[in-house]
Amino acid sequence: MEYLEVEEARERPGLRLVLTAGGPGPWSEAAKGIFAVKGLAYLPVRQAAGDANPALQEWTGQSSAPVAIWNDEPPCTTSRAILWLAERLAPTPALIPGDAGLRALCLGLCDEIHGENGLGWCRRLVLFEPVMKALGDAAATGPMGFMAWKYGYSPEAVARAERRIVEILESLSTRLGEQHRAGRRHLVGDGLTAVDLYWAAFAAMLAPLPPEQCPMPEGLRDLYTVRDGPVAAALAPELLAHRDFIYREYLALPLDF
Ligand SMILES: N[C@@H](CCC(=O)N[C@@H](CS)C(=O)NCC(=O)O)C(=O)O
Repeated sequence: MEYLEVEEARERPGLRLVLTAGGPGPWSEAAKGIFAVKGLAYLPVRQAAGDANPALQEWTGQSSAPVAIWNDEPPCTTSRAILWLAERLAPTPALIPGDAGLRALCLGLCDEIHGENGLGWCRRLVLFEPVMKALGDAAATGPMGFMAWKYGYSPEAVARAERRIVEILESLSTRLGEQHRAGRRHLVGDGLTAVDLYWAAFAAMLAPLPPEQCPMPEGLRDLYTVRDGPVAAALAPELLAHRDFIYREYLALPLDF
């Protein structure tokens, strides 16, 4: 993918999307999927994982990705704000249900996947642990230490994280099972919603798509892939089949990052 640098992107009008370059970062992939499904074209802007990203910090008040910027409006620095921006710029297909009950369920499940203390947040903590242990005191000064600080890393948080991941996977499995028994193919309601796209993107942190569909660095693929333990047991084949279904029906492959 061709990325603009922040300095150039700030001068451009329209829709710009700041993304973590070089890998299938789930937060960034989910934002790309939402815009793709809605047919919203955007200018990709580079964010470097683990870096202070000073130009991005100056532009948006923070150094993480994704960030969506529409013309001169305030930058959307949270996944939720990016989703609402996409719904506003392209109301159809609606990715947030109109029905109040389904909307609350959809947004609640979205937060369980991309939010603080959610699936991605907790999986990241677990992935940080071996690296932080290997780095020891040296971790504090480098990009790893910066991200660990930014995303709430501590041995106590890691100890809680695996339990949370299992809980969330089990709740997604239960929901999918109920939907399938009711003759429905999506996680909420009768059609595609944002939670299907978040699950599809965040499943990469547990079982990445094969190399021909997701040409990610082998080291990152190795780190992302869960092989055993309670999380592997909770990662139901139906959930991965659902991820494959969403990519097959709604998203472009191979991934480009
Ligand atoms: N602000 C986003 C979350 C963004 C986030 O966690 N981004 C991470 C993804 S791993 C990131 O930018 N990591 C690279 C970095 O911090 O340099 C939200 O509200 O959902």
